[in-house]
Amino acid sequence: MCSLLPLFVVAILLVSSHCHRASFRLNARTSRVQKPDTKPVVEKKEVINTADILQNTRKLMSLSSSRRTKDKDKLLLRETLEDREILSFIRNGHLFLPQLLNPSVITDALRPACLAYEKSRGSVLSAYRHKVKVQLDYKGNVDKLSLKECKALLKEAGIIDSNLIPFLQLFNLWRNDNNISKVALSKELGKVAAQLLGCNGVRLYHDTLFIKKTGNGPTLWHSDLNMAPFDTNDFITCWIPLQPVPSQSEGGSSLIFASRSHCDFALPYWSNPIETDLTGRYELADYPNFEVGDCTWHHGWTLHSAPPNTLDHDRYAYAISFIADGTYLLQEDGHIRRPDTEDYQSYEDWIEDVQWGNYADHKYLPLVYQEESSDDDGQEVDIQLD
Ligand SMILES: O=C(O)CCC(=O)C(=O)O
Repeated sequence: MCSLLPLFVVAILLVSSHCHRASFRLNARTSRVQKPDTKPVVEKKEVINTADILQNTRKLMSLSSSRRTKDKDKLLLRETLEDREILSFIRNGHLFLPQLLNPSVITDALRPACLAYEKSRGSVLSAYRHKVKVQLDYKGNVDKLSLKECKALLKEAGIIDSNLIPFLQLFNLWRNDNNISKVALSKELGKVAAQLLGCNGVRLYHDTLFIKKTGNGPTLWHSDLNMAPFDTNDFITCWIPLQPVPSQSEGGSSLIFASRSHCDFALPYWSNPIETDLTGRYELADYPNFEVGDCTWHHGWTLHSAPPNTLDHDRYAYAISFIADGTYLLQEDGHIRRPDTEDYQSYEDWIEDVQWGNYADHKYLPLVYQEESSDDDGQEVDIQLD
């Protein structure tokens, strides 16, 4: 038996590394054109009753309002998570944190800055060029296309008329605006990410503005790590709506999460998820009635989607993705597949500098939170080892 142990350990290691790589096949959120009559989301196996959880949490939050900060400019209303919240994230791969963020910072600073960025020169054009590239798999140079040409191409392919655009997406706003960078580079938010990932420090990977316009179609099922160039499981996204979002039964288009899909080793190991019917495989969770200040967090491998926007106003969400400090980029060769290139626009400015296979360290991947070592706060315990 003992002589079989090394073989057993090697087998486990091989299987776990294969699982990680196999997950690249999870589909990207826009790149595959969905047939207009295709249902956006899988049938719900059992929807977690998040309405009750939400009501209770809001009650608790108002009871503990005395513990909240009085500082109107402070980004977070609390920084330390409870064990039950961390455990729920580890188990399900997503977490709802009502009133984590200070609503006045979002309303007075973050939202106006994001809207101004959207209107700034070239932003919408770059979002449309991105759509042409990923939704039409356009092989020409999209940078040469005008806004009119992009829209014409998307119309010609039936994508505009069939509402197959899920959203317009702008990347890395933090590099251009102080009010946005204060949020994306916030040490407090980084600390929440580190607590959920269980790591000592996190780097900002990117921030994204998702503009789901009235009439836009569903956000297709996808996992974020499928589109990122990193060799890691330690990836997390915080999704922050910039206006209230009603429950999905009232037409809201907040995210739907496939609970525990981040741990679903079997799906990508045995099947090609793009061709797999996910119906009934997961419990689906969505969180109703977002108020400004509420946010959700999801793990990099968690499958998520969103319904179409049937309301009469656009839905804006600002999302920030973090990786654990110490993450390496994928190797250029040697993996059985490459990341989906949908998010290439996000990392094209630094990937050549860092190079595949290297430690993810760059001015565009800033370290936003690092746990202070016990030396710094003078509380270290001197343990004598025998
Ligand atoms: O806002 C959406 O519809 C998509 C958001 C998303 O996919 C994400 O934050 O990872």
